[in-house]
Amino acid sequence: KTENINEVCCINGLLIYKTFAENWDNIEAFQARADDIVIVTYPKSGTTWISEIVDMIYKDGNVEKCKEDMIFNRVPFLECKKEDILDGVRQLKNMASPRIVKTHLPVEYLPVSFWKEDCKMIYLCRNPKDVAVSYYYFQLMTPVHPKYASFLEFVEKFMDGEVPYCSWYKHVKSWWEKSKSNPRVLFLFYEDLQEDIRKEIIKLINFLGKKPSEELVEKIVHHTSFEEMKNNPSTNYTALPEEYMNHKVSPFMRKGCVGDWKNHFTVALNERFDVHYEQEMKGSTLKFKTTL
Ligand code: PPS
Repeated sequence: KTENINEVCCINGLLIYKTFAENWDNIEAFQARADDIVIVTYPKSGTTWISEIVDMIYKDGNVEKCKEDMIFNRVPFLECKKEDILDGVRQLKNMASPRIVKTHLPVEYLPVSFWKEDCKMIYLCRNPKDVAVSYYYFQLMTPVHPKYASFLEFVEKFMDGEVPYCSWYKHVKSWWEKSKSNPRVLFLFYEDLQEDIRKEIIKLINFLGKKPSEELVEKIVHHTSFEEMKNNPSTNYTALPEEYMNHKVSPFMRKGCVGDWKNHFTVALNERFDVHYEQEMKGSTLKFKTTL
């Protein structure tokens, strides 16, 4: 229904959903607290996965405590505003410390108070080809979001940065640079989590200033596996109304793997994407294996 479409609009040069843009003053003025931990990603990079891991660390591996509430309440999405159900700024204001904050904002759009308070941040990056596939299905399953005629059309827009949150390339490059100059920004890769989850969990525990015990790590590994999270109503987003997410069209927890792009990219598209990728990432020290 046209009236339900949460169109994408531009606020200060950032393409973002209309209801988020309308809330921009509140987002900009957001008051960070020194012990906030910020999870930053370009959409569809594994935000929910890393959020659950961090919440498990904060809750000392207490699965029952994590299951008490939905991931979108335990880790509010800062700039999100969809009626009263999802209202990141309000949810965070009412939350006790320490808070875990989710955001997809490019580095230059993050509310300044996070820098003033010197908050710790975790950036998670994923192969842009898998991000594009995941993002395409996400747009299909969220009835209020804009629709694209085909996967090809979506990828074209993705490459041009004409999708919500703009260019993947600029997003990752600028957060990568930030992480090089600011030790309070930890830069991680989705593919590394897939390859050696224990190693990445221990990295996260240390970064958060806690002690990694074998028991804690094993509990987190089990509880945050794709299968567990797919079947867990507090992490799989099935608790949201169907008007927000229609899991019959495509589940939020879709495949959770590395390399699904190979099932969606034609040889020609892949070649074009690779050339474009090299152009966009030229000069950056961020090296990424997009062939994975
Ligand atoms: S969002 O809407 O931007 O917050 O989405 P986000 O959570 O960043 O990304 C969703 C994709 O992450 C996958 N996912 C996981 N992969 C592996 N293990 C675990 N535990 C996990 N949890 C979520 C999810 O399946 C989406 O990827 P695709 O490729 O679509 O399956």
